[in-house]
Amino acid sequence: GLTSRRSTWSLADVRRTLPRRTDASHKGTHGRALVAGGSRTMPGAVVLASRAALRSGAGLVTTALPDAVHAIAAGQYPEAMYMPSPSSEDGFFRDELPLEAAGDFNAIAVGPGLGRTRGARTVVEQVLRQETVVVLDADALFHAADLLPLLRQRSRPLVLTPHPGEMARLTGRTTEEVELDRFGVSARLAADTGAYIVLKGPYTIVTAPDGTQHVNTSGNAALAKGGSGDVLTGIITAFLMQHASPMEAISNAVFVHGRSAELLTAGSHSLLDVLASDVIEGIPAVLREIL
Ligand code: NPW
Ligand code: AMP
Ligand code: MG
Repeated sequence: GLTSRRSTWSLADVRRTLPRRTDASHKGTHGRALVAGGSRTMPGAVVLASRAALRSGAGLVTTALPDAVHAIAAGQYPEAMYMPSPSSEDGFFRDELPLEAAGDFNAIAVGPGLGRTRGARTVVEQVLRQETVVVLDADALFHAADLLPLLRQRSRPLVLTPHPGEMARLTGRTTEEVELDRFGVSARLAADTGAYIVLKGPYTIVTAPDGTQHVNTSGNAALAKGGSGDVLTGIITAFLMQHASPMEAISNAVFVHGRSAELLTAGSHSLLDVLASDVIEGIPAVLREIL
């Protein structure tokens, strides 16, 4: 029955399934990611996601953002490459990204700091048409509510990472209704869209299109702060490029994100003072513990 397809996901599962790196690999082996988002009011979100992807083993990360915030973002983070795209007057994407060939990327994430403008929506539609692994987060999930037919048409893996508020909007429910039936709401959205669903919050649930569900066992309230979800998106994107199984990639990413917060608060941090950037800088300690 349903319950037999449900299990927890713990450190031992991550240790068993996280791919080991070979000496002969090079940056192309570990995947080229495109992370799209950012705007004048939220330039940091897409930088957090991009940094988290690089800290999680992505070989190459290109950050696509409105050209109005290109200089500020690039100044913050030299390890990423940049794809500046035309901005609207108010500092959001104006139109499609200047993508030459999406085949250049092994995974594309879109949403952090993206905004809810028409131009932003155009970018989400463009990304959904790409024949590569796609992650929709944050404001991309706002637009996704109107793009369900496009979601269902995809042939490559699609990952949606809603918090309960975003899940409510996506499924036409209230946040309370979502919280009362986290497993059921996730399973129905996965079946309806064919996507992997990451319903966030304490005990994040990862649901595969076939109905398999993993309940995460790491994390704490230090993550209840702006930018946490943006970091998770970067980790998921990097892991999707390095695992054969999307379900294992996503489950491992959610675990590592939560475990980073746990190690920080077991060390020099308290539950109050952890920043999203600290969660990124905590990833190395988690990976050393696992690998
Ligand atoms: P309430 O009212 O707070 O209780 P939105 P967002 C609800 C960017 N960011 N459990 C919440 O409920 C993102 O990337 C940029 C239950 C409210 O109704 C996005 O682009 C940052 N309910 C953009 O901001 C750092 C929950 O959902 C609604 C819930 C908007 O994203 C911050 C809020 O959702 C941020 O990441 C939970 N666990 N969590 C930056 N530094 O640039 C949320 N809700 O309106 O989609 O707003 O998540 O802040
Ligand atoms: P977002 O709302 O998109 O920034 O995502 C928040 C992230 O922090 C998700 O990964 C949540 O699972 C995590 N998170 C937020 N609050 C808590 C909490 N109280 N306990 C554990 N994880 C949390
Ligand atoms: Mg978020």
